[in-house]
Amino acid sequence: MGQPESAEHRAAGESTLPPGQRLQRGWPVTHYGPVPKFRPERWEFRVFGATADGGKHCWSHEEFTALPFSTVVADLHCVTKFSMLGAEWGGVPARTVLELAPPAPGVTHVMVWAEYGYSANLRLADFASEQAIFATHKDGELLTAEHGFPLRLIVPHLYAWKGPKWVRGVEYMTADRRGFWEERGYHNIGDPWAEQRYSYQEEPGDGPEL
Ligand SMILES: Nc1nc2c(c(=O)[nH]1)N[C@H]1C(S)=C(S)[C@@H](COP(=O)(O)O)O[C@H]1N2
Ligand SMILES: [Mo]
Repeated sequence: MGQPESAEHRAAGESTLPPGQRLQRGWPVTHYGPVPKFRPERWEFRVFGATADGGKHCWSHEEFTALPFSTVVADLHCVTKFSMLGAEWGGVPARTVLELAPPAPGVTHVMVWAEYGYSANLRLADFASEQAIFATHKDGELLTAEHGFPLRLIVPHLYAWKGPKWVRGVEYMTADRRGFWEERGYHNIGDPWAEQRYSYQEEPGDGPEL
């Protein structure tokens, strides 16, 4: 599947398409269910579950958007086979959240939660990757409501369903559990370079039993 080559390209910061993907012009909107209405006074970002101090960590919208801002140039690969290359995502790195609200030593996975109960599970190492970012901006502009305003997660090295739009929090977990699409036939890990699209492709150890 040409993985060594694509790894090299990625190391050089160049965009290539993962196997089976095609380039998309523009930026389509893809999600399940309605677009939630943003109510700043009711919005909070919550880190809970197996935190190091056993407590919850909450940020209001004002507090969260005041956290140190950085940018990441990265691609977006939808499992339905379109890819968008080279977007600049601006926001708060997932690593910053891990630093400010550290997980307990036994944490192996996280569940990222969004409005209406959408969720995606990630291995802690995937969530902690340098490129994973809670984005408020794309290419210097605030996200639109359809694309996840006020906050969405981008994990560039995994299929885009692993990046919830309208994200509201993170649960630290000491064992893996399937998220919304992972329970509905999509691969538990979702590496586009290995074309891990569907759960029937999972190898033993890739995820909890279905
Ligand atoms: N909350 C939520 N986030 C979601 C989804 C969803 O259904 N609900 N769909 C995912 C999928 S499958 C993709 S491809 C991307 C699409 O992001 P875009 O609409 O900004 O292109 O959002 C992801 N995040
Ligand atoms: Mo997708």
